Amino acid sequence: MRADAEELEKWLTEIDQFNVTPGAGTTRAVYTEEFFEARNYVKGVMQSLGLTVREDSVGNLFGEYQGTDADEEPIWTGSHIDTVPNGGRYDGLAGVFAGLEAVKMLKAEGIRPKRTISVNVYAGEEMSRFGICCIGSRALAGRITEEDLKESRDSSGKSIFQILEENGFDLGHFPEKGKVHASLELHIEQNTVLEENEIPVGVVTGICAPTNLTCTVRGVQSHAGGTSMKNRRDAFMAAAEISLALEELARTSTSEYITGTVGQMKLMPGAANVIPGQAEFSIDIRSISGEDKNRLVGDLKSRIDGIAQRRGVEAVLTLLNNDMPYVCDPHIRGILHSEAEKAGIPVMDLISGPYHDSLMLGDITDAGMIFIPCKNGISHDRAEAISMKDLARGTDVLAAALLVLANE
Ligand code: HGY
Ligand code: MN
Ligand code: MN
Repeated sequence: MRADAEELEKWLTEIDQFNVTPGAGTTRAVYTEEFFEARNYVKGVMQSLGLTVREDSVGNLFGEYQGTDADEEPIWTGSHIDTVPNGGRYDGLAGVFAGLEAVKMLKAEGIRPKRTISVNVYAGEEMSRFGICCIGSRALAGRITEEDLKESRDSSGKSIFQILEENGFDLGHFPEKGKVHASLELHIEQNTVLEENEIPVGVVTGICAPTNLTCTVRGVQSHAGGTSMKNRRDAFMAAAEISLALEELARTSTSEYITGTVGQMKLMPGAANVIPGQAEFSIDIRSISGEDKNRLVGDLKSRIDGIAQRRGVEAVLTLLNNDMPYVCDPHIRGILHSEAEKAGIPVMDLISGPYHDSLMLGDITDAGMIFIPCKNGISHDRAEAISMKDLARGTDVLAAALLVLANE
């Protein structure tokens, strides 16, 4: 049983037509027209493979390869198809098509396992549009409510709830918590560990979790020329100092893995000759240890208070989500190691700095992840690239492991 690298490349190339920034990376935010077009493309592939296609009221898609025993809890695989702005074309997508190729391989061998294998497209893994990540997998894990959907808004002010209703989703039937035997997601590594070690397949031991906050700094808006330096209460400069404090705390932390990022900043009024009266910016903190993450947030809060006081500005920190890291299921990790060994494919253990839908699914089932290398570890950028050979080998391991899990 070997994955067909050409078919994988075809699917990945064809779906990239649903993109609003061709030539400048891939941009396909959740619940946009291009998202629904790409989702329909995946539906078409699922139907061409003879899978049973289901969807739920927050836009998750399920392509089911029916097992011999419908009463048994299914196995889930798949990932996401939404992207960050000007992002790559493999983040999430590699896992969706690896899952489809894996069930195609089983079907081609005439293998029908006991449990149904469902290849899923989880809606809204990226947080870029609504500030909250993993909308679809959170709903399946019971981690998001209808209220949350009504409160989470995009830059136009529209809520997730409104947008889903406008697109004909019936939110009267909020997704039930999934009943799943096991979940296994293939994803690109988005770092350089596999590449540096020249290993084609990674077994993920733990998934870092995000703590996302916004910080709003209010100072005094005034004239860029007329206000002498000693009289300023510059919201941006205070925000800059807070950002550098975040970087220093993350760099000097003793944690096994922790990151701190400021990715978005809005200055008011945003004119070159006006000292900003307000700066609103995102704070994204990840760690493999919930304790280390909470400690960093606490240290950052005290640094913010000191900076605000010294600069005579007001700084308000708002928590958006504080997810806890997930230790991947050891049983699934063991299966991945043994199936890779049988296939003669070298593997290594590693943690995931990025979060994934599997982080949420770990609430409702045993979850595991397979990584494949991405060139120079670059992701969330047009330069994101993988080798189809690596994707095919990762898919070989995925298919073999899914078969073991589906016959348990
Ligand atoms: O941001 C992340 O960790 C993921 O790629 N969405
Ligand atoms: Mn991503
Ligand atoms: Mn991803």
